[in-house]
Amino acid sequence: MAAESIWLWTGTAGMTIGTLYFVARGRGVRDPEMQQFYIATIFITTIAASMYLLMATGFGLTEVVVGEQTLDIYWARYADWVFTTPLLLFDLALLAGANRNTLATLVGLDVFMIATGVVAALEPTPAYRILWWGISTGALLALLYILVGTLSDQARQKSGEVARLFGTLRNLTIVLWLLYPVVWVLGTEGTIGVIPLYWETAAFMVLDLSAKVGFGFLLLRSRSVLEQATQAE
Ligand code: RET
Repeated sequence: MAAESIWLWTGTAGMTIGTLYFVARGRGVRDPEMQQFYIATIFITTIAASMYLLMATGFGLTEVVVGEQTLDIYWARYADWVFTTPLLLFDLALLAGANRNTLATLVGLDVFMIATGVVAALEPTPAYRILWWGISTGALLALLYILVGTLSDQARQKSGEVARLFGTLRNLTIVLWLLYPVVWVLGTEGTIGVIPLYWETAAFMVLDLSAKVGFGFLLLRSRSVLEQATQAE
């Protein structure tokens, strides 16, 4: 078994515990508007738990020959992110009371970011890997720009408590999401290998748990705030 699998098993356990906790929190929520928060958040950790299991058991791993090196690439990360990051944005948009165009733009940029990230990860030429990384990071910056601009404007129309929760989750998202391309480019994928696979896997695990379970915990902590978010339409 690969040395880094300790972190992948930790990720599997963490995502599973998070899922069970969110399911327990969501019991008895009858309002369909409010149920959306629980449905999205439960899917986020369910998908992540299964993709972590896929990586821990070695199925989610492939090899890519880049120049002289053979890189171990965990492709299952991208299968996780392409579904879970739109769901995280959906949660934020729901909280902010965003309109459909704002949500569609965010999700479009996000899927573009992950898709170009897959190309970066599988590309055999080092320079082109960095090119696709740059394109993907450009999409991330555009996405965060909308988060701070349009989405925050929309959230400001909400009650004080809702706007405050939105602000907290938005800031958490900005900080954590910006770290992903940094870990990627300094890690094995960036081919310079400043961070070895073992520590890179640990770093992504901590980021994933914070961005999903930590995020969900803060979001679902107060039922009354979610009530305010969905009622004052
Ligand atoms: C990649 C590599 C290419 C450049 C960029 C990336 C961004 C990834 C991000 C992932 C976020 C994942 C989350 C997961 C679960 O909680 C694909 C690493 C910009 C932002 C939040």
